[in-house]
Amino acid sequence: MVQIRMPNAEMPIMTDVKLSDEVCNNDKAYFSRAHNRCSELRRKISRLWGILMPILTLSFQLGCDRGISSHPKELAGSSPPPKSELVPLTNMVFIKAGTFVRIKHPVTLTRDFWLGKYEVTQGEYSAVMGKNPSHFPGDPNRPVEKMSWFDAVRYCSAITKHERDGGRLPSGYEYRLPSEAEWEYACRAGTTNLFSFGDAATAADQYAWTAENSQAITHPVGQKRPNPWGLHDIHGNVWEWCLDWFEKYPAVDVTDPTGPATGKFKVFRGGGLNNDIEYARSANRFMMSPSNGIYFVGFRVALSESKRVQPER
Ligand SMILES: [Ca+2]
Repeated sequence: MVQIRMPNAEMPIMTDVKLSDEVCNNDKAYFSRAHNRCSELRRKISRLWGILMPILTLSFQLGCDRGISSHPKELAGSSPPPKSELVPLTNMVFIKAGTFVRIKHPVTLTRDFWLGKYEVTQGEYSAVMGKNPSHFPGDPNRPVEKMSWFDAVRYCSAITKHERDGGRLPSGYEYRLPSEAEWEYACRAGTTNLFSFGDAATAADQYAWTAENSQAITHPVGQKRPNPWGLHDIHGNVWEWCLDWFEKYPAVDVTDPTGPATGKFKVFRGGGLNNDIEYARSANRFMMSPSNGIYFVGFRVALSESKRVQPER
């Protein structure tokens, strides 16, 4: 005889039990009554669930609502993130906004900025980028060279991130290459001569490493006298990448110029170790593909607010 176990609280309700031919008639009747009671129990449970479900759902929603409403209280009690204070890198020279004349037309810069006192050195570059592409190694205080314009921009971006993460660079400020106008304005330092040290090339040996005195190598930064605003090697040693694409200057007065939107060559300025002093004139400019790196071109870093100041009308 097959023993039929009745459904109970410890056993799932089986609705597909099939009786074998060995089951006697009494067993069948007993099972039939039990099955009917079981069906009735299921209907009661179903009705009870229908009543309880809306109540449970409403309670859950109220609980969630209370959770959301209490969240702002938790935020209000927490400490706000610390604000960054602007702390420029060491050896950055503050440059006050102003105007200089470029081929008879005033160029006005409406925002203050900082510019590196020295060309970026091989030691500085290696510490940030993990490599030194320079043609003249051997002294970490020599200017880095032979990196492309893109590499110089990557260095500036890395410095920006590092300083921002360190809480020394507020949002809205960035390290970058100087615009060509910023570079010349800082190089001239209020002068209108051929060089920031005057018109006499005979004085150049005190201020610049050029073909006349460099012995065709770069030299550690800062060995020569600075220009009137404290910038060393702004003439000579290595040429310096600027932000702008090259094009002929517009024959108009300009404000905060940044060059054309696109181009083929990027500008570099200031003369270098392998060119005569006349190439190191404040007004002189040169250009090269931004993907090229060459042993006489380096860069220095600028710092300013990243948003351009709109000139007053
Ligand atoms: Ca230079």
